[in-house]
Amino acid sequence: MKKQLMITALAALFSLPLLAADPAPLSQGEVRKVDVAAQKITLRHGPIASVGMPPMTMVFEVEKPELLEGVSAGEKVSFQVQQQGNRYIVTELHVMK
Ligand SMILES: [Cu+2]
Repeated sequence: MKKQLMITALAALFSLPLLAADPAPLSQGEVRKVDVAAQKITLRHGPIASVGMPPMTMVFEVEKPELLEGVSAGEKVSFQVQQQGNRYIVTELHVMK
């Protein structure tokens, strides 16, 4: 029992530097809709640990319209999202081949 606690504590310690070095890993999603004019993208996304969001389909704002270039519905993407108040802004977007 004690040994198990120790292992858990050690595992937590070792995972901390990893989290600190990479606080927001890329999330995965599938493009549902792209709206270049409105600078918005609809994604069916997996869990986004960095903002504590479960999987769902939702609309994101994008930081700059260039991020949407060559991106179309049906494609799988990896992306980075930043929360600003109640806005969720995609700051990085990559189509997965
Ligand atoms: Cu969401």
